[in-house]
Amino acid sequence: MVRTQVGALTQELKEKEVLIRGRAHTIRPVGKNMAFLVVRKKGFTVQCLAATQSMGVSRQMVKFVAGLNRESIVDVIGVVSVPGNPIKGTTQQVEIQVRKLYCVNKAMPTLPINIEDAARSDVEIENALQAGEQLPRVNQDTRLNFRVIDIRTPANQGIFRIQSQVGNIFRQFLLSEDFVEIHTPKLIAGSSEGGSAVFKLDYKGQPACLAQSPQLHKQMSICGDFDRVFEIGAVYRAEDSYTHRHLCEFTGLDVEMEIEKHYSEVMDIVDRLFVTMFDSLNERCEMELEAVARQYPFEPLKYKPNTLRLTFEEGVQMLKDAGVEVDPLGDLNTEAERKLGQLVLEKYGTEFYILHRYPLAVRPFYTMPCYDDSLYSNSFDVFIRGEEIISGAQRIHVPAFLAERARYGAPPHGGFGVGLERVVMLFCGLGNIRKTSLFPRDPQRIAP
Ligand code: ATP
Ligand code: AMO
Repeated sequence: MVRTQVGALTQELKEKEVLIRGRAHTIRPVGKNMAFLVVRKKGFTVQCLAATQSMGVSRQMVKFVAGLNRESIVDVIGVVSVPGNPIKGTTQQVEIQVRKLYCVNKAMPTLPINIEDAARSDVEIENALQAGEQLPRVNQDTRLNFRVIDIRTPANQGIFRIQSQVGNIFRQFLLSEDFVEIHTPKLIAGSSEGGSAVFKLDYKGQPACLAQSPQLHKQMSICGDFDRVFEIGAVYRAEDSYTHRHLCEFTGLDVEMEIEKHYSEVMDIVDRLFVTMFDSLNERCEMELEAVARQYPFEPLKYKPNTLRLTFEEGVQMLKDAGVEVDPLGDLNTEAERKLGQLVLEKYGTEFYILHRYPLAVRPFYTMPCYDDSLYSNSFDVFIRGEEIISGAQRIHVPAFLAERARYGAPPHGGFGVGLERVVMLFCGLGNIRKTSLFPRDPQRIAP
């Protein structure tokens, strides 16, 4: 007998006895002598047949299979067969003739979410409606309230496997470029980004807060002679409104590095890192991307081997030419960012680009002004499909600019911060960041 995985069941195993473990995905009794059970594991499914005519299976055993509760964990021992006709609705094109079956852990008879309902796309629901049938739709709050079940759907399995790869590729790329991974404190004495979006707390009698970013500590690491550092860690923002792209806790992918001559060196890293990231995701996550697209259809991201860089002024000009009024020395609002995304796609054929030389007034206090025009700054944002995924900049290192912080001697340096959940949301064209956070924290949700 071979112990194997559902996803590894191929026709080469024909007539072999196997043992698989998975969840009872669906159960369909046919009379008293036969029951079909679909077993699911890691998004793969296989049909198992318990029938009294074969394998010495008793009627009692068929009854036991027919009475299993969905989502229970089962061990199935049986022989692999290849049916004459292709099996509909399962990923594996073989069947298992059940010899023995053990229920390892029994799920409740009725669960708050039915996986088949939760896995349905809007198109399926629409088509059913047109055919006069009503299919249940699982709303987002129910999904998030019962997330442990919701994340079992193929699309969610895909999303979080893709997310894992984003972190993995980020780390691999930066390590290969001589960056050192650091871990900075999340309990800090004051706000790291300025502004009011901080969670305050009492730290043994002293006022403290949860880190809004590793900004100051990653800069201190550069001052401590680590030339290039990165961190993957939790970031806390006390956001006070409910949007599709803001969370109160997200995963920050942060980078800080010495600059030799120009802040474009930081944008070079962004460029190579993300082109490598997108290439690798398309290569490594083909199945996962397909699983996501089946439930949430999206077009693959359009990007170029060399990332487009536009100055803020060029962006403003493009918007003006399209009749959009924007303040040339203010920030772009969400609508203007979206519009610019469309214009860039039309003109340059890419949905991934860098906008740099932002007006100084709209950037954080630690940002370096441009040498040639102090109204602008050596800073940039990076966009996917018209939405921000990265902010970055050269930092002030000259004592005359920022006496307190730089007085121990700081090399010229810069860096950037990426929101992991936003990368996955926008790469997969998903409209809500809650879909790409395993257990999202937003202004109204702190559980489960
Ligand atoms: P970052 O904070 O890193 O800059 P962001 O995407 O949150 O990233 P902001 O600079 O905060 O971007 O905001 C950009 C625009 O998004 C704002 O001008 C505003 O129009 C809109 N916006 C930001 N936060 C909110 C919010 N909480 N609710 C509604 N709109 C918001
Ligand atoms: P910023 O505040 O722009 O920059 O954050 C960097 C990136 O983090 C993501 N992000 C968020 N994701 C989910 N929910 C939120 N509330 C949220 N806020 C931000 C975005 C954003 O681009 N210290 C600088 C970075 C740097 O200059 O190195 C910073 O934190 O994807």
